[in-house]
Amino acid sequence: MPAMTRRTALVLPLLALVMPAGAQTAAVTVEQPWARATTASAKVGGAFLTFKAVAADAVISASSPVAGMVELHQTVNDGGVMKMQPVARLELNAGKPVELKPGGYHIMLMGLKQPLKQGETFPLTLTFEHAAPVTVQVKIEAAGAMGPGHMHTM
Ligand SMILES: [Cu+2]
Repeated sequence: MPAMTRRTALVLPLLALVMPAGAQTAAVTVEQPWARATTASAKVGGAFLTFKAVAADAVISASSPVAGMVELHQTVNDGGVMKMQPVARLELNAGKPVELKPGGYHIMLMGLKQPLKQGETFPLTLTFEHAAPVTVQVKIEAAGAMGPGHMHTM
């Protein structure tokens, strides 16, 4: 039945259009996102997480509604002085998790629109060179936390 075949051919591209991008298998997963609580007057904050890539990729940018600007930073030891510098892209190798943590790579939240309060969460969107963007809810830990908490009181 030629008529039926033509109709099927028309319907399929439409289905492809309405399929949300998130339905694809994410090539990069973002695990254990957390941030440090900030004081009321702080304008910057740090967020940390672990990237796991299925295929080689790179983190190229990040954004969050709680900050005016979000940058990828690296903490480097410059002659005994710890300094932070922006990183244009963070390479991700297939099957090799990359952990962002205090003293190393981190997500810098600049121009905070509100203090980061312990126990709350905020959305953070990571953009990759190849994989679809990923938005995660970042859990806010204590100001001096060195890692994501494992015990949470309700
Ligand atoms: Cu920084």
